[in-house]
Amino acid sequence: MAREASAGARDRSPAPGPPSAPPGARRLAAGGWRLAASGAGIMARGPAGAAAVLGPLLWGCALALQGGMLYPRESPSRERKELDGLWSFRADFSDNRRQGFEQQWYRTPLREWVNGVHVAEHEGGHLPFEADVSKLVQSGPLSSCRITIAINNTLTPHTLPPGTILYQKDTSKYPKGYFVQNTHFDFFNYAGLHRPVLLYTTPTIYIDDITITTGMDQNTGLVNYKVFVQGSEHFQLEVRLLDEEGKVVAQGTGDQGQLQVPSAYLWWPYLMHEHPAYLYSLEVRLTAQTEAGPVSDFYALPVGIRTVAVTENQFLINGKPFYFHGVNKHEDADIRGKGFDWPLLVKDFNLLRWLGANSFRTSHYPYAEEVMQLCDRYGIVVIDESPGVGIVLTQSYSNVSLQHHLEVMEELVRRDKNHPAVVMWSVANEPASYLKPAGYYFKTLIAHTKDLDPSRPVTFVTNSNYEADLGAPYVDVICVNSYYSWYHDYGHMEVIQLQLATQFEKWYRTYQKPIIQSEYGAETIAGFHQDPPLMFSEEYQKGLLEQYHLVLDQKRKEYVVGELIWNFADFMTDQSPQRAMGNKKGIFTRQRQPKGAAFLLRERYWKLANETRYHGSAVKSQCVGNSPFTF
Ligand code: BDP
Repeated sequence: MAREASAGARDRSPAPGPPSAPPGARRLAAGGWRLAASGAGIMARGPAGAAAVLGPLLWGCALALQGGMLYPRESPSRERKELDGLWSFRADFSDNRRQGFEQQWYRTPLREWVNGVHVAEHEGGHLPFEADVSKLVQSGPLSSCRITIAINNTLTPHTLPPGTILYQKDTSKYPKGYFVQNTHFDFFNYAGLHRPVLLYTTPTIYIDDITITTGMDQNTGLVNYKVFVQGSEHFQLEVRLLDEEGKVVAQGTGDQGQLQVPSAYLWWPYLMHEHPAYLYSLEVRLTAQTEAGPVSDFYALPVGIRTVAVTENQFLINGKPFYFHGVNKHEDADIRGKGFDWPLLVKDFNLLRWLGANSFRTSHYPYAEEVMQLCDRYGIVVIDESPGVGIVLTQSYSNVSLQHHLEVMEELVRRDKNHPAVVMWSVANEPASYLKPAGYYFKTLIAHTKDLDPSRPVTFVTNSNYEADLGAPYVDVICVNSYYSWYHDYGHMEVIQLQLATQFEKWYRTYQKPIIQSEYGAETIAGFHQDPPLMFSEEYQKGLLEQYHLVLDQKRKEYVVGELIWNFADFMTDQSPQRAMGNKKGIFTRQRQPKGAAFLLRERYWKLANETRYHGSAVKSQCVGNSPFTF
């Protein structure tokens, strides 16, 4: 049984090649066990295919997805193999390579083959998929196995993100058949496999999914669990919750129930408590009898006990006001592009902690599962965003698009529901939410996400006007992006305070919901200095941020519950006259070196941490030391 992997670009199966098609093939040893192929992060095929699979619009809790998507872990009953290394990729340079577009192959699913047999197809990037390949790889302990994956990152108005293919017909300017991919977002549309492809085993009867929700009753932590089993209806389940010392603090039996943990340690965000990110371990043990003998399966899931709630003007974690002082990120770096990279991840988390950042948004797509695991472990709070970025065309509000978006939210919630770090879902970034169909679209999408997970608030990130935004009535928290004195009033930092304060007041008066400044920033080329500050200089970036901070400091006393800088680091984009080798609004360069603004934000974030932490806790005042690794 298995699972797939990759992420990054949306894919589309360009060439629904024959099963014997060799591109992308990789050899792997297959033993005599039951194997599960896993990969994380492929992106896959076209949206029309999804519509066919889904059928009518999804209402209420009706799930389109079959089965769970537990992260493949080693355990006494499971083995996991990472298929990292060099895959042999093959691009198509043949004369008829445009045939796929002409015949709209992208309207058929992405395909994955094992030993020439088609085993899986998936549409959409950034979220994992898997397939049971047991029967295909059990031919003998020394035999080898070929995995072939066809990936396509072509975007259409119905993919997420959406995009269009523009054919240039003027043969005096372009060669015959010339076309380009247009997108409506500001990051590079990398193709390929961006995350690990994994093989893993399960017993014949196995734990397929676990859903955890947590709560508190006085000092008693409540852990509600539901376990889903595949392979048989006859089995026994034992569940134990262990603390960080490995001591059993609660246990139960059966496929669902509530564990009670007296004097529980809560999962607190980084800098909000002296012991942030406390994780218990939920051990689930399955036993069953089969004709072939006894079968057992074991899976251990990290669990953080915490609550999330939203009031008219506050965001509460464990009942205490939480202020997001964080960043927006991208899965992007020099050399690796979008590829998953452990050293980069560790570096980024060290920088986040150095900065005093307690949160980030996964702008503008779900990040690798390993990123989410580190957030749980370090207490970095996450606004988990879908790849719904650049929904600006009317066609992208069609039922076909909506169906796909609903399914993507199901995949996202299914994958990330058990992460304590995830405190809110974001269904989209900067859609054209003033267009007429946007009201129905976001009402449906947000209601469906809440049905899937009633324990977390839901939002989307807007840059529309407060009067025109047709999706805002349905969100729990207003997340607003603005670029005062950058995309307009160039150079006039003196107008920022007035414009920002007006923005906040209008949104709040209209909706009485907490507000997050979900993006703000300025393009800055590291090493450019200018006094008085000019755009693109480090001084301008710092000056602009300071103007924002003056207003944020007033409004956070009322209803503003967070500020997320755009962006953590410089990142690659399409080429355009507005982009000097990518987007340079990072406070770190693409190589993770600090610009002046990083020091300014560091000072602010540590100050905010000391002011806004939970005062029942004895967090030491660790403010702004000189050490680059003061945590
Ligand atoms: C915002 C977008 C973000 C862009 C940013 C910018 O949400 O993806 O990169 O603008 O222009 O509107 O830098």
